[in-house]
Amino acid sequence: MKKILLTGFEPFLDFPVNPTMQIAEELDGEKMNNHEIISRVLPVDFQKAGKELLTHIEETNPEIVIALGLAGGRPKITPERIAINCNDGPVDNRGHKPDGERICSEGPDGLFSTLPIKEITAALNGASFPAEISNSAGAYLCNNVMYHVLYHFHRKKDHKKAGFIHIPASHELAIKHGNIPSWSQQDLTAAIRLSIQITTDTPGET
Ligand code: PCA
Repeated sequence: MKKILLTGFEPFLDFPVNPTMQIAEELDGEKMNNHEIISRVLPVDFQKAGKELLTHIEETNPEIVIALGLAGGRPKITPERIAINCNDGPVDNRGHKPDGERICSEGPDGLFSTLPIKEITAALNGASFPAEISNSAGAYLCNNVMYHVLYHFHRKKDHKKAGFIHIPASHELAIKHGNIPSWSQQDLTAAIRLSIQITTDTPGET
């Protein structure tokens, strides 16, 4: 059976829970279309997150890699179109503050998602889960891990499907955090399950 590596992130900044971590835990081991989901949770740490993701890829040898992140404040599920070769934003969980440096000195400025982001967005909207493609994953940890996985496959000229999906806050998080739009955790998980299913259904580049 083929493997899908699904990652979430730990809590960070003023988000005391991270619904992507819960989705990863809930979907771990689930099987669909002859694929099995293997979930991992990544640290919000510029030194570690990319390296850990690459180790998980080596260990699981997945056909598909989907990384998830919280975009607190966004109202929709947003599959990301592109990762940029830049680290910036607030301090990470270790106290490191990036300052616009490149992620990989020899890497291209940007790398496009190889997930079927149009099909995912259409399927989510069709199932009444509001979704739209995002043209920026920011420059924080989510963009960082997206860049790491895309550069890994790009360098190897490997056409595996890989990319990143940002999700809104869960109700639990919205209550703890304050004034941000939220979805039920159940809907968030169902929307990601559907996104994974569409990814397995859609032929990739050869
Ligand atoms: N979201 C952050 C990092 C971790 C997460 O879940 C981001 O959008 O970069």
